[in-house]
Amino acid sequence: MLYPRESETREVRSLDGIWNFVRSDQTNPTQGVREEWYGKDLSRSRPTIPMPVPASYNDITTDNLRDHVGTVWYDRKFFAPRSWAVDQRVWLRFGSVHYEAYVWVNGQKVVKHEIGHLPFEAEVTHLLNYGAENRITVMCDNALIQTTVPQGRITELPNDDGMTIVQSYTFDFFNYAGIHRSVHLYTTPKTFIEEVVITTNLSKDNVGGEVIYSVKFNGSAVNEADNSLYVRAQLYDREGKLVANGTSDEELCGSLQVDNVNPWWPYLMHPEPGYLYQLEVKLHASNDDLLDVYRLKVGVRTLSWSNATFQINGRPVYFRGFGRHEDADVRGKGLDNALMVRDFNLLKWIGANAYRTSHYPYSEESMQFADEHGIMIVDECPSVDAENYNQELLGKHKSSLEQLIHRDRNHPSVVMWSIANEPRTREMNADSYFQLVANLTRSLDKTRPITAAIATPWTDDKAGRFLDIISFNRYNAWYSNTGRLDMVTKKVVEEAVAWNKHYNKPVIMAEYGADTLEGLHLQPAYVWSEEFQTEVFARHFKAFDILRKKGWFIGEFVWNFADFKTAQSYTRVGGNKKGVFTRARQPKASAHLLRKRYFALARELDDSSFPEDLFTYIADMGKVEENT
Ligand code: GCB
Repeated sequence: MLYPRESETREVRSLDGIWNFVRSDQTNPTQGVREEWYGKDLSRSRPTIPMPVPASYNDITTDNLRDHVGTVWYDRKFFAPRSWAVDQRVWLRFGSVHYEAYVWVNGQKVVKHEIGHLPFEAEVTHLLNYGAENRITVMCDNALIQTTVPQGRITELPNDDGMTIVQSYTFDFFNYAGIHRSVHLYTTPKTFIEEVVITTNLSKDNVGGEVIYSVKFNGSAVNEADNSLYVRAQLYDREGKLVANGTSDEELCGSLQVDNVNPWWPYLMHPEPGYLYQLEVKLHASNDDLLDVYRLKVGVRTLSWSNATFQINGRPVYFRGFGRHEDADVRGKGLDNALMVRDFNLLKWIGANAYRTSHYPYSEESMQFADEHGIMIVDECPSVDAENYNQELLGKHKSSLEQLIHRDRNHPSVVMWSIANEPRTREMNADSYFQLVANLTRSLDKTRPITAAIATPWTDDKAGRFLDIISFNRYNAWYSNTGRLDMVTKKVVEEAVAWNKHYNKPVIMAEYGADTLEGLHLQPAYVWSEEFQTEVFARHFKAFDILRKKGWFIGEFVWNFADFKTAQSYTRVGGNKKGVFTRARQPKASAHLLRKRYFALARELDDSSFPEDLFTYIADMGKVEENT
């Protein structure tokens, strides 16, 4: 599914803004469907409140909407211009709705989609009133059960007024819901480019590049068997200069050779990271008529991995990054460009070169941004804390990966697929389950390695053998041996060595950290203080440096980039506070330490230089060093 982009043959129209909103009665979640609320304006069925799109609905009001379980309704009106009635097709596309969405246009059912954080779309050409007003209605259901991805449980419990419905889940982030990402209407010609798949190669010396493309079209005007359609592909560099062009074969596939290529490099691995070309794809009819034009950014790079290393463009990579969340005050998981740009500024400020999209796919806009800035992404599907394996769950888990790979396979920033976070891999069926999930992932994309973030001890784990890279999560001095800073370094080294010995694969520490209340200072270090987080990090750094020398330890990811909201619990003060940045994206003391480490690693491993403000002036260190 291509990201909606304007071109000389396509128009894109945003439906973001303030929509009308109704929450269903929790005890009667299907009432709206039975009473056909989608058949007229919502306000004629129930009093509505204004609701911003995109945003989670949970933190917008001042009442208990936050903890609502079940269905909610949205609607809004829009105009379809008269010009769209002629020789066009119109598509309605949602960047994501969490968790399940049902969509109607002018009272007609258009599409149903399950699993949040992933886009979906449907053709609405025949449902629109052109040159007139139209209505779009969305019902969204946030209920998580044992066969959803991620899993949850719904129980009925007694409360002061009788009985109430309660949603629970084991994962550690708030189950924000609603229309989380942008809603677009876009037009295509009758016969149009439906898919573009890109892979790239580099010559050994990184001088010659190759962009291999494969295009699929969709069209009623031309039938699939008409193999006289063809594609003209043109590649432009950053300055807009044409550097390669060609015509496809009958299958609409082809390749472009790029001399003196600028490879896509991660941030700090090269003076010009995130180099992107623009690929212009033009679909032509056999009589040379131009049918459709679609442009996308392309980074030329190669990935390779072995049982000890992970390489980009033939150079070993050491990941220094974060686990993150899409999470913010008020808007929850709603797309927010200001926050996204701020986060990337912070990632670059701190010298990170990677993050994991823990624990679900992030916005398409952020993936594009990562491409531009050379930030590598471990792209995770929405499976978190998977347990009680069953066929239905497996089907949806596989579907989530299929949709994710489909969405993200053209991004140079995506360097690895994460097929799960902390699945219960000691459970009986975990091995056959993960074998099937890993096999599917590999069959969909052979160009990237597969990992999963595992917390089950290596002695009990049944999934690691199906992965290419082992990622493990562990909270020494926090969940185990709380407060014991003297019990970190050795344990981290021992565990990483054990994973490597057991599976003979590269190892990443995908999570470590400590909850930290901003502004709490306690010396000597004590849990929850800024001093403690800083010390926990330093003890891990020591372990990582011992491990790096072994040759197969390829990365460190702090948990977490920023503080984030969770379900209510006595272990959480307003949420999870393991952020290096606060929820308002300001640094804690540990951020300054981490910055020094990440830039020191970049200098040692990637030959990059220090930012001028990395070290604050203390004394004439030259003289101090001379005298010691
Ligand atoms: C984990 C989970 C992450 C949690 C974190 C914590 O292992 O993967 O989702 O937020 O621990 O802080 O408890």
